[in-house]
Amino acid sequence: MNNDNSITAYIGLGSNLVEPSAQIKNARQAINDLEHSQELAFSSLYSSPPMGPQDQPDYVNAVMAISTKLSPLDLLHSLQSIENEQGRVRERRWGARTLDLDILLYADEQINLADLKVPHIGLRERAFVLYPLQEIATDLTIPSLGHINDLVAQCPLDGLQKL
Ligand code: ROI
Repeated sequence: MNNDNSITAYIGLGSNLVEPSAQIKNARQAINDLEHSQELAFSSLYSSPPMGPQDQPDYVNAVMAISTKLSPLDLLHSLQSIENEQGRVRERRWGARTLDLDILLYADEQINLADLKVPHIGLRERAFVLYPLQEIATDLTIPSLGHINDLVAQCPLDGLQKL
């Protein structure tokens, strides 16, 4: 447990444009540079075929655990700034992107705001989130979804590969 008023949050990172592995590496650094936040763990990098439209490059994905004192919305806005700084252009829905940063979990909170749903919607179906998450959080129980091992057991790899 954290011994101050910081909480543990998990962030999903994804990129499939403009040197995806470098995008992920830069985002990791930028997240570490956020005030009141620091890295606790970082998964391996994984490659995965696109979920959604298939006429786009494969993705590089990873999951990061941080300790943070930022509120959920402050964290969301900080992550959006990093996406924008790394040149993210919002194209079509579910299209290619230089950088996608999603709050997967925020402590054990369930958040249902217009701009922020936590646990992240689609967690259960996304091998590129569940497998890296399990790698760094082997005994995690996710609010309303259950134990990470059970979620992984029910989620096919869908072409996910450790890089
Ligand atoms: N597909 C994969 N494999 N990885 C992603 O990070 C990812 N992100 C998305 C959509 C377009 C849903 N597909 C993805 O936002």
